[in-house]
Amino acid sequence: MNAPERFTLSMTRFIRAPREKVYDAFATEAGLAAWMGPRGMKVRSAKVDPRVGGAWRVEIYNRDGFTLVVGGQYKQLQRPSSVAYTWKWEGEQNPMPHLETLVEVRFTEKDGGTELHMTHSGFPVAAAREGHHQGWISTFNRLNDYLDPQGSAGTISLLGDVRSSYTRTARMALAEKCVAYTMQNARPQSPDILALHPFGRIPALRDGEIELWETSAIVNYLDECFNTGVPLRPGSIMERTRCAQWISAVNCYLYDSMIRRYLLQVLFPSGADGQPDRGVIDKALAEIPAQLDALEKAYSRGDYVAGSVLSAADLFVAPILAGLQFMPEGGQLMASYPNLLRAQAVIRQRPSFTGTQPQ
Ligand SMILES: N[C@@H](CCC(=O)N[C@@H](CS)C(=O)NCC(=O)O)C(=O)O
Repeated sequence: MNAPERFTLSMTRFIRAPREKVYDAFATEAGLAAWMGPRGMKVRSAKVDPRVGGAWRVEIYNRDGFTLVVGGQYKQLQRPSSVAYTWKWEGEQNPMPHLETLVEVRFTEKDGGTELHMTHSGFPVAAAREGHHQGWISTFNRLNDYLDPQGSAGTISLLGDVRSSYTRTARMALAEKCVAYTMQNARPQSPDILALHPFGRIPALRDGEIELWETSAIVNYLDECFNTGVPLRPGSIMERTRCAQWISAVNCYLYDSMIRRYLLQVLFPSGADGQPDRGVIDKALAEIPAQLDALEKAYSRGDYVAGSVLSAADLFVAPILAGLQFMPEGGQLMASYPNLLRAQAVIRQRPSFTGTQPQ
């Protein structure tokens, strides 16, 4: 009888750190505790016995209490050039029951850093290999955050224009979550953006090999992946629902009237002779009072649009209201909404707002 087919995953990753440090991240308890598990998971315990035949075991968990345990035996340890170990999931939530796979990692000096080449072999089905591939991509992002002198700014880049309101929402989320990142200037429809975003809009986010577009997806990703800073998803069902409602309102109505058809029509006119198209502006201005009425009603309950605490929705609303207030007629419209002005004064105190003010 033929042996059953097995599937192998191969990955290569460049890390800006010396080989010894990268090797130690795989073969010491402090090292494994710093990065094992995809983004959004933390290590509860890491045990290693770094000799051939010695055991390793790591327990990881996420903020909902979901726990995974993985361990195995070292097969080879050659500091700083290679390490190999078996990999077996334990426990009730085991993604691959009774199956032992093999991880082999080589570390090569390259361009002042280390090229890591990993093979993870022995998967019984391609879907198991693919599931582990997604896990390793995110886990290697955390390894990179840990070892790269720039931290997560060596892994995470935000592509956009600091003057754009949606880019500002994403930057405010990065600031609220205390996530270091690299800002890469990119205009809508530019080749850099089109390489990431199928419709050429800004912003887009790169986290290692992970590419994301749509601001609400980016904000959600940051909130799920990082336990640092402020939670952007409210705890109560009602506040979570209001948060989703206001993000949708910004995407479907408020951005369109306040920014696209008003502010941008004034700043980048599309009318005859390069003049603003007054018909477009007047129609947008006529829609804005009903939108401000709805916000005023929401802020009559407190300083945050979805409820009693800051949520992702506030990061969508604040940049467009700042844009509206910057315009003479927009500022005049806003002046008759006292609750809205009070709430804006509160969010405008936050470092995430002051630190992302376009020049
Ligand atoms: N639904 C998108 C909208 C993004 C968006 O429209 N961004 C504006 C800049 S604030 C843009 O790229 N505009 C250029 C265009 O419309 O081509 C998101 O949530 O990210």
